[in-house]
Amino acid sequence: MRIVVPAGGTGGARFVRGLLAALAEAGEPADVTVVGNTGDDITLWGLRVCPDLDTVTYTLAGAIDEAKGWGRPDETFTVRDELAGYGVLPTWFGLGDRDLATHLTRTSLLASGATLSEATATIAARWGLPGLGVTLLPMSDSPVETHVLVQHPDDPAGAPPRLVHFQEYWVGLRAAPRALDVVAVGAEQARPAPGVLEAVAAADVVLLPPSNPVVSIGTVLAVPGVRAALEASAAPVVGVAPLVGGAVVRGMADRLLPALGVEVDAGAVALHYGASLLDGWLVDTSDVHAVAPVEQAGIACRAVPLLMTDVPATARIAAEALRLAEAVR
Ligand code: GDP
Ligand code: FO1
Ligand code: CA
Repeated sequence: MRIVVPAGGTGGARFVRGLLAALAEAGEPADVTVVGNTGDDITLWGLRVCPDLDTVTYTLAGAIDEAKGWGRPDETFTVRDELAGYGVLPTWFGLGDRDLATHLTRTSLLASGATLSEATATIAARWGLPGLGVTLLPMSDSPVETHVLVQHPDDPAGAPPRLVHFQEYWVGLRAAPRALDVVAVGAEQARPAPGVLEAVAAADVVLLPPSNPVVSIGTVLAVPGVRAALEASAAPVVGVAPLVGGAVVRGMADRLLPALGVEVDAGAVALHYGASLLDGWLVDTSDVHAVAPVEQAGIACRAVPLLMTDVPATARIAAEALRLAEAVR
């Protein structure tokens, strides 16, 4: 079964790890193409950093810092501290010493003419993703960077709102200022990376993991042609709500949904994706109120436990998503 998963970082990566466990349990070979969000990408100190691609890679390889959900375990920050000694900005973003090797590898590959797809494949191969049955593709080889419109706290009173890079908003400002708009800069000119549209066209199932609907899946869908390909695909598209009990499980998606006028609610996220995209939707048992409105919109909906507390619990969520996909096929 060929499965395509458009994904962000932590939520997407953990879901795919559970999906691989569910497939192994069912005795099914894994053939999973992850289309990773690159809207969080940033160039810092000359290095190209791709947080969501790296989070997927490290998580599937068992090389992620589980508590933080990003970066390597047992990390040291000697280089960051030395940079701070030079007063090199920004000080709010930390690249760990082990993690730095990934950014140096990617940056040198890109500098020697490789595409982001090629660099991603090289990094994924080192971490054994092909052996797990996973192909990791960036959503696009062209740079697309998410920016957030905020009233910046450093600006004088009365200054107009301005766009800041997603990482400055998320990490630097801890998503404290109200997000007035979210813009995927470069998306209009971007093309899907090689293999993305082909994987969607050949898919038996598309699963939307519980990734951030605005800055993870929303950004993948903003690459021209991707949403249309998913809508046109004969494969059922089934999503997993990233909200449980009307709140985020981790992260700050609740700060971004209002910028798009979307209520912080599992059912509202399904309606935001829409019935043209979704065939099925899973909500948590605490959000059973959302089932009726989602079904009324023409999207099959089930309420099952959606907390990815460990790999077996996540495998059960993935198995439910595959079951719903079969039911709506
Ligand atoms: P990021 O790129 O690291 O922010 O990760 P993603 O965009 O892939 O996923 C972030 C989303 O995952 C957040 O909106 C969380 O609410 C959601 N999430 C995290 N853990 C869980 C969980 O256990 N269950 C569900 N349903 N959603 C989760
Ligand atoms: N998140 C933070 O909150 N602080 C950091 O210093 C930080 C560094 C970092 C370095 C590499 C990487 O792959 C991810 C990193 N993240 C950090 C997470 C990153 O900001 C993610 O994009 C967000 O968590 C949302 O996906
Ligand atoms: Ca992300």
